[in-house]
Amino acid sequence: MLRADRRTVITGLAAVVAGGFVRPAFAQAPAGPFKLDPLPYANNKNEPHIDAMTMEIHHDRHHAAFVNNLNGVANQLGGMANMPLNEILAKLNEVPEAIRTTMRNSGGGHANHSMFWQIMGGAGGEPKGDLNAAIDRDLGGLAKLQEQFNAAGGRVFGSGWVFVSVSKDGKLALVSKPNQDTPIMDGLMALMGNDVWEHAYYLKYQNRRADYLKSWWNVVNWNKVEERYAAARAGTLAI
Ligand code: MN3
Repeated sequence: MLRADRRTVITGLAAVVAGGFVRPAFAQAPAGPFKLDPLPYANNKNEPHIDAMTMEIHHDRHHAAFVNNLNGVANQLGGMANMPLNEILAKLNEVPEAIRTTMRNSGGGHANHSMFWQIMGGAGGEPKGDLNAAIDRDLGGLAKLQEQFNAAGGRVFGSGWVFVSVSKDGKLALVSKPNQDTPIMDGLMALMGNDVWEHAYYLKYQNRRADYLKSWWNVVNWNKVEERYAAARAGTLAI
């Protein structure tokens, strides 16, 4: 999904041109291997907890900018050009120095947001099966996870994320990161996470980040998180 796919980008641009309009996200988009997938649901799917305009701006402009930035430096990746994004992020110190910061910020941003859209659009509630058992075992149960996750999100100074990371052997941990850093940079995977940059919530919540963090659980798609947990354990979770 996040591998080189020039044809899709070119086809997408042609469709936009043929349609007689140019969306801002595509206006200055350099052609390149990184691709912005559409949101997997309508912009208003997470209402009333996350408003449609926030979803639209967040995906079509913020996430699109990361993809555009990546495509702007993709031709400088050298020997890493054909590597999947998660492998590049796990080996940031091997990225050519001139583009390392861009790969960290925009590559991390692309990975984080690609995960973020997937694990929302649901109806909250509780996880089931193996994931539920792992949350009980490693994080003290769902109620404690939510309390500690929200507290960690509140403590992020400035911009960043709070995640549940998962290791190859299925162990879960709560971790917060600044900016667009991700547990992938530590050799782990990001099972799920919430974006606590102000752009993720400011239109509806303004300075009330705690309210956003609490409300966000109502749109978590636990079926997706369960799928991601199974993929992590099978060694197939990329982003
Ligand atoms: Mn964001």
